[in-house]
Amino acid sequence: MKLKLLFSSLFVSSAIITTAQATPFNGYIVKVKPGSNFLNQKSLSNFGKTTKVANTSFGTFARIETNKGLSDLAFSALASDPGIEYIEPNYIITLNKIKGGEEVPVPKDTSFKKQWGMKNDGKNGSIFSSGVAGEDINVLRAWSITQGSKDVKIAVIDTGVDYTHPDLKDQIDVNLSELNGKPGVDDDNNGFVDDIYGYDFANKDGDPQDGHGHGTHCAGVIGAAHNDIGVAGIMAHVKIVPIKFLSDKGSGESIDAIAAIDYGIKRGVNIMSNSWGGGEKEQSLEDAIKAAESAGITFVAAAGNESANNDTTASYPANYEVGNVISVGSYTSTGAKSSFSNFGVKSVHVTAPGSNILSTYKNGGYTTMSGTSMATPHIAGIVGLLLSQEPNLTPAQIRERLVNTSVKTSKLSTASLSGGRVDAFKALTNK
Ligand SMILES: [Ca+2]
Ligand SMILES: [Ca+2]
Ligand SMILES: [Ca+2]
Repeated sequence: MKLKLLFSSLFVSSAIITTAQATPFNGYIVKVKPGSNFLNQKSLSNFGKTTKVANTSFGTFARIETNKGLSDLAFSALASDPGIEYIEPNYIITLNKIKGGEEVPVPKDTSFKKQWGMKNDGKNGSIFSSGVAGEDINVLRAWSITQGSKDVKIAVIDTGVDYTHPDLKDQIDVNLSELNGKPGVDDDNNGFVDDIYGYDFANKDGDPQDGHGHGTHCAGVIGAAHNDIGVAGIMAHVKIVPIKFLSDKGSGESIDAIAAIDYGIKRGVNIMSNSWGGGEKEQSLEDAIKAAESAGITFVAAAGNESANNDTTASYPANYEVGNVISVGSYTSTGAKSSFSNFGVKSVHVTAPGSNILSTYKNGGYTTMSGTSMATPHIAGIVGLLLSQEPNLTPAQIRERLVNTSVKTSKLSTASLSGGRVDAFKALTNK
């Protein structure tokens, strides 16, 4: 019925023809009136060649092939020929593919070619170390589905973030009440004075600037802007909330980690990226992570860098058995477990690129770093893409999705529960 309706309109409206031509087609189909000699008319060759005929129980159809599409005039002339019932475009029919699915073009960011974790062509290794093509998070295909959303907020709980970095400044969640408020005053009454970008629990002030570089590196993996400079983050569109509790020397205390998690809950983040660890099991930290779970927040945590089996030697916070925790191990550009990475087929959930990762750094810079610290924001970014597409997923569903859709590889079979590497495209398409 739809095709017929379109056909009817073709008689009277060239605008509809334009619409029809937007869908690829190859010549035209005519339905020949029974007993007509339409197909044998010499004048038909003025329009095109009759190249295929289908004699069916419900009539005779022919394809008329034309070099270009018919002009409106020629189309009308054919349409009014007494020998035919109707004429319409012969559409090209294709398989029903998943929306997207092709790799998008490589972004223009000048150093993207060095980001092997995003697109490992086996030659990024000429810059760092040897690589194996395809051992990456498959983000170029994922980007054909989504490149993120400003509705997704990710807390980077770390040494702070260089929120003035040219590749990050537009990716930071800004607290407008404080931006437009009075210095020294808690304008939005959230208990924190001048927390425009985030908060610094190491120094108890509203400035989460990163004097170390580690937090800025993690933030860039998640969401460095897609532009013509530096690197590209996993999410082109995201709001990063810098929450500092580790000092510029890179250490901090549990009491401040708890406060940092609480602050992230208050800022309404969806994901927390935690590239830190140490210490024994603490009820207080577990309570904080459970509070984040109750708020629907996915808590991504680095598995640790002791080359240890987390199934037998617990590493915290990655080993807290709370449903929103995703413990992340690291692999190299060859697809093998990074030598430093902790592992565990029960307690480490997934793996991501973590060796020789290029990202943003303090003072507007860029540098290469290695660690499960670097693998963790890869997962935080992929979870961000997933929530951009499916905002109602629970943290437990997200973790299950990443584990179940990971690409299993022999090199990573004993590294984590997933037995392989997380694939952003497969996570998004649940394949
Ligand atoms: Ca405030
Ligand atoms: Ca203020
Ligand atoms: Ca960039």
